[in-house]
Amino acid sequence: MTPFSRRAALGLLLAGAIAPRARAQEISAGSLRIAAPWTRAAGAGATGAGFMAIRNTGAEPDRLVAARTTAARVVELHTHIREGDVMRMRPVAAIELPAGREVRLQPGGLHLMLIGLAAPLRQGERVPLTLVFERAGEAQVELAVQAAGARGHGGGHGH
Ligand SMILES: [Cu+2]
Repeated sequence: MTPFSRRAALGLLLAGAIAPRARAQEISAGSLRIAAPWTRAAGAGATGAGFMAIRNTGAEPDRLVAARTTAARVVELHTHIREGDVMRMRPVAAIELPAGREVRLQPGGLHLMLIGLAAPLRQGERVPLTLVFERAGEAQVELAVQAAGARGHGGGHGH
């Protein structure tokens, strides 16, 4: 191999190494891994819900303390509680993310509540959303809009 072709070959090798990779399904924020964020189709002015799985791969606990999106007037953190035979939603100040654990935001459980939608959420669209964590800081995700009655992969039970 001539010096020139060797250099050219090395150049190709380096180019391959730094080529952009396909965008990962999972979003990282510090030691947090956020997977499969989604929401349901909903009308303007209505209320939407946000779901995802958040895995804390670190040694320290973290907390989801807030979320915001231009798509809604306000985003609340909600859980479900049982009152007699009825499941009701209740705002919580934070969602705990214990070290080494995965927490699922899913129908019938913890979720984000998108209150006062600025525009309809249409199936197939993506809704940009900012998550604010106590330790890991902020993370940008996109909620994939599924059908209005979608239950997600985890099943779960209704309100
Ligand atoms: Cu709710």
